[in-house]
Amino acid sequence: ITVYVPRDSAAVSVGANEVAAAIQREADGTPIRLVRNGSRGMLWLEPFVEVETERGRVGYGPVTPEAVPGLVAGGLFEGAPHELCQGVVDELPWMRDQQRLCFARVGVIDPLSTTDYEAGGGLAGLRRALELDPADVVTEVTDSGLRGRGGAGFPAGIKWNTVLKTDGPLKFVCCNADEGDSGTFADRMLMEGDPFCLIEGMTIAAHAVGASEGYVYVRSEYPDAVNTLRRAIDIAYAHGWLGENVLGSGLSFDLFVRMGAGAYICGEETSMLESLEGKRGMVRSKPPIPAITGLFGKPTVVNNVLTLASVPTILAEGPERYAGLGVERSRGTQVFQLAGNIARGGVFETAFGISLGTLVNDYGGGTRSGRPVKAAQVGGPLGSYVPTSQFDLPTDYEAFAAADAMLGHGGVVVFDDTVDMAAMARFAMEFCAEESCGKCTPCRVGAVRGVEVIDKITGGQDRDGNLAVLNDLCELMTDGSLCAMGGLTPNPVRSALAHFPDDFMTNSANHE
Ligand code: FMN
Repeated sequence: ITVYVPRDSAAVSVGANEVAAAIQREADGTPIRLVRNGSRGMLWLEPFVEVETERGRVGYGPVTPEAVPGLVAGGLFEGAPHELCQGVVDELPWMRDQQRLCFARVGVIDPLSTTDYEAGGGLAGLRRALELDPADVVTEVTDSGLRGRGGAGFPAGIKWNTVLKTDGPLKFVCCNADEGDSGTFADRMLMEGDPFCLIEGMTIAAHAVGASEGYVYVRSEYPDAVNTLRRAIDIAYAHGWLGENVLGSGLSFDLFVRMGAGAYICGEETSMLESLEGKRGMVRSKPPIPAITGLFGKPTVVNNVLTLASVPTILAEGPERYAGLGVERSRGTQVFQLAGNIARGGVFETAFGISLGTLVNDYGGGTRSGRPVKAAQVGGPLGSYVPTSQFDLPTDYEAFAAADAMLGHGGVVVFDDTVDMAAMARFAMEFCAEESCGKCTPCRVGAVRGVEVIDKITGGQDRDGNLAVLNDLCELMTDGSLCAMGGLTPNPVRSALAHFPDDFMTNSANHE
């Protein structure tokens, strides 16, 4: 009898370790194999316990340690009905309606089992890539239409091609696992739930561009992800997937994990490179671009976790399948993360094009508070607030851009009608003031002035004049900032102003 209890840190934070211990205790002689898997991403059901049955895996959740004796007595190990029983996991609408390519194995397998990994299709992409010329690997990634999942949506193949074409004895592949955006957790879940997938993607990238060293830059708030990754890397070396002669191909690729120290700006790629070099996380001017002058001045691929973890499936199955999913120039799948005031929060991977309303209302079940949805902030703290009147927007980079919004890393943070949007606009400026690296004036000073001027507006002081000043300031930050930190901070501010002007009439945002 195989029983699964996630070791994912979201599950652990709500008691999964205690549940696992209780199941071991209650098994009392019944021969069970307890697997600590990743999370399926139905976070409202965590700790989510699964049992292998003839019908498939049957899930129970949310399970408390106190519920375990009753569950076991009631036939948990046979997959018996129970008030916590959710049914056959793959048949649940949340799971059934997804197209999991990047997350295919997350929550399914034991994250550190090489047997599980290969049985689930792992390594097929790397094996195939190693048989191809580097340039052909780059072509396949280009043809798949894969775009960077870290926020900007830049085509991965074009970036890789620049690194491939830049000569040099030493090149790097760096994975951005800083995952600083509010409401995002997919990078973490992938690293904890299927770390070999990221290792495989980075190794394919190394072969494609001619890199011999890789770094994963993980935020310090993710100690479990760091541990899992480090263990996975050791195992990968022991199996010849990393090191001197990767899978006998002659490719030499070494992989290291580095921890950040808690600065949002270190997710910006050039700051991340500075931080990786042991310096303070300050933005570099571009050009030169990291693809040409990156880590320690060498040609460097910088990609997000989900970008790199999407590569193995593209190489395994060919670019056509991936390119066949999605809409317009947004191809393949996006790993959406539903968070904030939402009834059912978690990870939902599906082809681009699904509407925001379908995600938030149909799958997410609306707000957790039960009150009407007012807006969702999409794409992290620098993303726009999208009002419900725009919830039919298809999730497509360009459609979002045309609506003055952005998809970013796929995080969706939901707010109910009690939210004060002027306070949220003020928070955006405050966040920028707090997190700015300070190198450029529009961001460093603009954000401080932004807080002040919003306070004046909500305080009723020369509203029209100060609204004009705020608009000017937003324009200046957008056009004049060195990076997207200051450049995008006006997004939440302007969207709040455009869609919820009435919220700026009150005094309620003027706290502190
Ligand atoms: N990209 C990430 O992958 N993770 C982050 O946490 C992250 N934080 C960022 C924070 C700021 C302020 C800015 C301006 C950008 C951030 N980015 C982040 C985007 C990166 O600069 C970069 O575009 C990305 O790592 C490139 O990889 P991709 O093409 O695979 O998305």
